[in-house]
Amino acid sequence: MKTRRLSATVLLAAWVMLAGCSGGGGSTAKASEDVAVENAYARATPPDARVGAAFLTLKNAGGRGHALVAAASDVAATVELHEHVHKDGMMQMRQVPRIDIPAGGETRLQPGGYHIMLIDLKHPLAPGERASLTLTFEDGSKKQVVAPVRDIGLGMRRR
Ligand SMILES: [Cu+2]
Repeated sequence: MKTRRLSATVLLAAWVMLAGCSGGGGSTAKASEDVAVENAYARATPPDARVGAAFLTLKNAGGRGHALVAAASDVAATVELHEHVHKDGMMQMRQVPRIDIPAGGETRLQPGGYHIMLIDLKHPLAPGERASLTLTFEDGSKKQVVAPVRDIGLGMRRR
């Protein structure tokens, strides 16, 4: 009886120490706690589209750098992290293994730059719909985001 009570006290002390560490904004905070997601949206697609793109801003309030390494969505079978690059006067896009978010800084995913590529859409994305995104960071922590679908034009206007 006495030893049981002692171990409970030790456990409580350990829990208090752990809570103190993670709440202090120190170097042990998870990316999902440090990184805030703002202005998430997915681009509306034509009715026959098989691919789409999502954009957002990642703000890192923490004291160390984080990185987005993967994403998933309920509207696409495959999701990749991409960037646009200019090559030989042409705009091309390519998959990237990670998108860094500097400590105390922000990284924008926006048209013409980094984006979340939605491949094999389960259905076309119409304005007013919502796409759910699950972001996975380098440390394994995850964050769920809802991205409203917006018609942002760019050659997709219809009469
Ligand atoms: Cu792309």
